[in-house]
Amino acid sequence: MRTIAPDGYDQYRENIARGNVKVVEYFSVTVGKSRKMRIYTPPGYSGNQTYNVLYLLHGIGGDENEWFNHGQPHIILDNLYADNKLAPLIVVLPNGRAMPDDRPVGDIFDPEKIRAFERFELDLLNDLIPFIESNYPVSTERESRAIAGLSMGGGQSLNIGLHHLDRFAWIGAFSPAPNTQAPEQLVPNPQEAAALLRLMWLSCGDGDEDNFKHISERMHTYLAERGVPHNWALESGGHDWPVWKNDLYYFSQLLFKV
Ligand code: FER
Repeated sequence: MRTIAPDGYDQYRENIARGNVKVVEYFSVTVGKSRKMRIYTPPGYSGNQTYNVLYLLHGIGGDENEWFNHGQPHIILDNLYADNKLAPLIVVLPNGRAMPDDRPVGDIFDPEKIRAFERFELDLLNDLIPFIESNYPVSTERESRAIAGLSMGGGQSLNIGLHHLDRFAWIGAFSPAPNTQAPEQLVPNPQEAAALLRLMWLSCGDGDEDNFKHISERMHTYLAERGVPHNWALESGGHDWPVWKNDLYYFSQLLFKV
């Protein structure tokens, strides 16, 4: 499948209702200190409505600002809201490096930092999600929770999402990185996964620059051979933002819909 978002999808549009992005802190028992995330609330956000939540994860060199600075999800999503193409959702942009100094500085491949991306599973499930669900008007049903991310965050989305299908019904992996576990480990019971998943979005740039194509292709082949429905998007481009933004544009429109 090849899908290219229409011109202007990521451009600031005048005269439409706007959402809001805020930096919010939560206490992480896992890490032992307060941690920062960004939270996007949509246009017309109101405590009287119930929202779905997308947890959207960054790459190995990023932090809670990466999607905001490079992907501008607020602009893409505001435009989609204006066109009536989204179910109501809040987007949480966490910091996926769960360690006391979670800044992307120094050697970003330091094994301690790679381990912190694994530890994030506990931070997300035990600290961050409970914080969101006790402070925002959101549904706590699995069908109202999505997890997606790019590269390192794509691998985290597969690892965390597929091991916790009781918590997530919608999963997106945009150019998932080598931290992605083997398909046999992630989907040991294909029939069960097929029954529980509302959406499994898997993508990669088709350019030679995307060195991780084998990771998503391996997953795609495994799922296809076992009849697990998934959206496989081999997109024009490399391991880069045009592909990931394009993914968000299409993935977000499928979320939380019957
Ligand atoms: C690796 C190479 C790249 C790896 C992770 C990455 C954990 C992540 C890249 C990115 O997020 O862009 O060997 O192993």
